[in-house]
Amino acid sequence: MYLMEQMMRWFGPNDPVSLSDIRQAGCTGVVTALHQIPVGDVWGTDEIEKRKKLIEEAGMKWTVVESLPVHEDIKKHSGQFKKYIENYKLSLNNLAYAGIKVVTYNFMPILDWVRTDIDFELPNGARALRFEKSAFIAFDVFLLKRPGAENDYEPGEISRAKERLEEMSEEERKTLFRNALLGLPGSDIPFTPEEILSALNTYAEIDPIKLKKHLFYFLSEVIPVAEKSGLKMAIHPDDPPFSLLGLPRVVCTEQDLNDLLNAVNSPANGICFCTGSLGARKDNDLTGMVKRIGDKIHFLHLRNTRRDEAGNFFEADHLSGDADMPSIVKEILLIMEKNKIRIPMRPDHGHQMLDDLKKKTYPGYSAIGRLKGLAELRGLEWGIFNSVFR
Ligand code: DNO
Repeated sequence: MYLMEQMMRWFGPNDPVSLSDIRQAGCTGVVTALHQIPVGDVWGTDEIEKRKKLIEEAGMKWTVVESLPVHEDIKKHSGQFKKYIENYKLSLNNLAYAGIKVVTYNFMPILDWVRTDIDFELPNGARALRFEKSAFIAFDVFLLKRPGAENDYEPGEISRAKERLEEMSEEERKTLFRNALLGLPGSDIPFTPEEILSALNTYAEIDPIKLKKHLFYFLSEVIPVAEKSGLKMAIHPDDPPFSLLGLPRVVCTEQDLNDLLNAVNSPANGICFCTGSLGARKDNDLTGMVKRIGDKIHFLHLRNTRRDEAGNFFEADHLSGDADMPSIVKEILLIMEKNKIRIPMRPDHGHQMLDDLKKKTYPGYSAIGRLKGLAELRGLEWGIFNSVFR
C-alpha cells in the first residue's frame, strides 16, 4: 500500500514537544536538523549518529533532514561561498552514510518564513499564524524604516499601513517588529533592526536573475554528490511566495520550480511540496502542480491557508482554507501508486489549541494542533485510498 509516510518535525532535545508525543501521534519518523551547528559548518558523523540514536531509541526513524541550511555567502556568491559548498557536500555524504534519504533546504535570502502575527485568534479560540499585508508594510516603512521601502508599495497601501500603525499600541508595535523578523527555524531570537538592515544591504546588487543563477550553480555542484550517495534533495518553496523587504525570492511559482528542476536534470533534484507556502498565491494551481511535477516531489508539507482580496492570509485548518486538499491528496496517491513509492509527509504547522494555549512552543509547532492536522490528513488519505484503490 503506497500511503504517505507520516512524520512530524522535531527541533531536537530542546523541543518542548517530545519524541514520545510524536510517536503517540502515530508517526513512524521524525524530521529534524542539527540546529546547534552554525550554518555553513560540516555536520559531522558523531553529531548525526547521536541524533539518530535518540530517535531510534524512541521507536522511530530519521530519514528526512529539515533543513540543511544554505549559507548566505552561497546565495550571494560572496566571501567563502566555495568553501561552504564543499562543506555542504561533506555534510551530504555524512548524512547519506547515516541512512538519511531526503535533505530539505531552501534558498530564501536572510529570512525563512515571515508572518506578522503568531497568535491570531480564530473564532473557535485556537490561535494561528497570519500574514497581514498592511501590518507588514507598516513594519517595513515606519518601524524598520528600510531605505527606499516606500518605492515598493502603492501610495494607497502606504496610507492604509499608516492608519493600521496608528491603531496599534506601543506594545503591539513591538510585537509586530519581533514577529516579522522571527523566521529562523529552531531559534526564537529575532534579528535586531541593525542586523537586518545591514544584512539587507548585502543583497543590494542581487536581483532575482542573479539569485536564480546562484541557485543553479549550487545545484550543479551539490546534486551530483547527492545523486551519487543516493540522497534526494528537496527544495522548500519561499514562504510567503513573493518578494519581501526588497529581497529577491525565486522559488514561488510552478515556473520557478520547473526552472530549477530543468537546471540540473537528476532524480536527486526535487521538491519539498509545501501546500501552505505555495498556496498563499492564488495563481499557483496546487493540484495541477502535483499532476505535472509530482515525480519530483520527495517530501510533502501539507497545510492550508485562507487568503483574502487584500493580500492577507492566515493558516486555516488542514482540510479547510483555499487549497483543495482532497484533490491534492488524491493526486499524491496516484503518483505514489504509479512510482511504487511512499512519499514522506508531515502536517505542516498546527493551531495552538487546548492545553497548548498555555505552553510555549516554536510558532506553528505545538503538539495538539499538529496532531489534529495529522489525524485529519490521515483520515482523508485513507478514505480516498479505499475508494480509489480497493
Ligand atoms: C516553516 C518551515 C520552513 C522550512 C524551511 C526548509 O515552518 O516549513 O522553515 O523548514 O524553509 O528549508
